[in-house]
Amino acid sequence: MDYFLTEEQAMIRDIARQIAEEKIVPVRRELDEKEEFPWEIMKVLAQSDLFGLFIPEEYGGLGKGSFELCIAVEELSRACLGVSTTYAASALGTYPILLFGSDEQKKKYLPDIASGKRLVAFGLTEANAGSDAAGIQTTAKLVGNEYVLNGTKQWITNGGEAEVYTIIALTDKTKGPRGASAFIVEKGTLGFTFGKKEEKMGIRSSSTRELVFENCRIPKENIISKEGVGFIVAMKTLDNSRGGVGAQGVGVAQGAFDEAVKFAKQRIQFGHPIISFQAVQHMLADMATEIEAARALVYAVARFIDSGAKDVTKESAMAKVFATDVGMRVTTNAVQVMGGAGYMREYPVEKMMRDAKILQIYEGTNQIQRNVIGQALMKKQK
Ligand code: COS
Repeated sequence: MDYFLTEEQAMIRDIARQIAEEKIVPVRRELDEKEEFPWEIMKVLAQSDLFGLFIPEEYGGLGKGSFELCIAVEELSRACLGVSTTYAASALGTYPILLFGSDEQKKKYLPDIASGKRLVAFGLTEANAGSDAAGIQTTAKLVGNEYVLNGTKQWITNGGEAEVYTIIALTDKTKGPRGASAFIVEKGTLGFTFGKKEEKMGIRSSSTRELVFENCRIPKENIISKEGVGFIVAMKTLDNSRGGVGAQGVGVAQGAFDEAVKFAKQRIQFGHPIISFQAVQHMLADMATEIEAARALVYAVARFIDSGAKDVTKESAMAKVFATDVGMRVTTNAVQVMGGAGYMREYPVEKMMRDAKILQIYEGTNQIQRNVIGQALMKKQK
């Protein structure tokens, strides 16, 4: 379907697609098997200015928005979700600075992020604070001119590889979510170390590690906004990034669908290509329809975010939940259409199916997204 992209948007799509086909597809299986961080591909994305897409021009970016970011994420996800997760998680970690940072913080950090020189990671989740994001226990105490951080963040994408970390910690334990604050912590700061690299079902080329803070001292200027707004910073960050997770769902679904169609045209059974059988056609028809519906919603929500709308919470949750459920369903059905071949590592769809599962879990489980949508509906009725 034609989504009437501008010339510039079509160019971004074509660049991301070319990188996906030429640089990612040939190595994705090896990266997955070796659980190898895709540094070479990150360098190519940096050279193509893709890290700066959503960063304003005055801070060295291209001055585009969520829509362009979603287009790039979708194309990369078509080839490999491990790679696109690495790329998108850097954007996630950047949003606290972009949305709430001071001009000094933006000047200090955004140009290197836009050029791809420094990757970013977002640190909210902890062992006892996943869906219950307000349950974090990491603390940040102001001592003189420094904040002293103590605690452990869990399952942090880009952990160990990123240079810049945006961290949510409690400055006042007695106030619940209103006692949280957001901070910028640089890799190499004394008292900041990394736990073991997690071994995952999918997105295995991406890095997932613990962040450990033991009396980690950072300058007090590294607070983002002010004390007490950290939970809002986190929630607004997620509001802005969840559409991108939806774009990952669209991308991986499209990648798996393309493989399934190609296979169904070649595979002969009962003397005919299996695509000529109605059972297979109906599966492919549903997959194609769902992908288009998911893409239309993700694009509409990204444009809504870029319009400057104040409250996008419900809509970004809708894009995330719908498009990632489609991602899981379509990759699973692609394996089914391809049968035994789909289950083999020789074909890419088994990896796509393993990779897709995380989309229903990270950046808020799909159950949490439904809670978020439900809560917004309750508010509207008041
Ligand atoms: N934008 C702005 N403010 C928001 C917000 C949003 N999207 N969502 C919540 N808030 C505010 C609320 O208005 C409330 O403020 P007040 O105390 O002033 O009323 C405060 O934040 C606490 O909100 P709430 O009471 O709804 O918090 P809960 O503890 O019930 O948590 C959910 C709400 C479930 C929405 C939240 O915990 C969540 O999104 N969890 C999933 C987190 C997640 O995505 N984790 C993945 C790891 S990060 S990659």
